[in-house]
Amino acid sequence: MSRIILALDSVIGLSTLTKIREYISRVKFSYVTLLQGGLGYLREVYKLKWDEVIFDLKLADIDSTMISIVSALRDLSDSFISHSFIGYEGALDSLMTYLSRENKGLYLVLSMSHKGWNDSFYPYLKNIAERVNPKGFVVGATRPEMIKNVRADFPQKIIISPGVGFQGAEIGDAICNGADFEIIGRSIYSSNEPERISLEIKEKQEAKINECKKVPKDRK
Ligand code: BMP
Repeated sequence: MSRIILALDSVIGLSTLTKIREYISRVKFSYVTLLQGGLGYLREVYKLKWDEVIFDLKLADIDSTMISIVSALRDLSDSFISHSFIGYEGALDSLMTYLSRENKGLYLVLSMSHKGWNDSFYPYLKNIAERVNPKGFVVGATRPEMIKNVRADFPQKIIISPGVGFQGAEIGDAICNGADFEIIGRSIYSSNEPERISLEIKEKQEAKINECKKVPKDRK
C-alpha cells in the first residue's frame, strides 16, 4: 500500500486519475479543485473508490459556519482539515461532534511546511489538539523535528505530511520521522507523465521505508 496522498490542486482528467489510483489510494481535494473543477468534477473523482478522500479547506471559523460548509460537502469527502489555532469552545468542539456523528474524520493543522510558520505556538496548539481528539494531524515534511514531537505526543494519531518534492523534503523522510502519509501535489500533477511519476514516487517511498525500517502502523 502506498503511503501517499495525492494533493489534487489541479483538475486532472478522470482517465489519468484512474491510472494514478493504481499506485496512490488517497486523495486530497482543495479550494483549487472546487473552484476550477466544480462539485460535478469532485463527485466524479470521489467515485473512483479511494481509500480516503480528504477535503482540505483549512477551516478556521466559528462552529456554525464550519458545520454549514462541511455539511454541504459531506457526500464528497471522508475527512476534513481544519486549523487548530481557532480554539476549542465555539469552534472545534462542535465541529468535532458534528463530524463524529456523520462518521467523518477531522485532521488538525499543527505545523505547516512553509518558511514563515512559527512552531513556538505548538504547546498552545497541542493543548487544543488534546481536547479535540481528532483523527489526525497535518505536520509539514519540511519540519522533521516537529513530526518527531507530534508522533511522541500523539502515538495513536495519524500524521499526514505535505512539503515533499517541490517544497524540498525528500520522498519517504517524513514517514521515517514518524508520519503515516506524505501529501504530494505538483511533483505528480505538473509532470508530463503523472502515472509514471506516481509509480516512481511510490517505489522510491517504499525503498526509503525499507531503508529506515519504520513501517507506519495502520492507525485508524
Ligand atoms: P505540493 O506537493 O504541490 O507542494 O502540494 C502540497 C499540498 O499540501 C498543497 O495542497 C498544500 O495546500 C498542502 N499543504 C502544504 O503544502 N503545507 C502545509 O503546511 C499544509 C498543507 O495542507
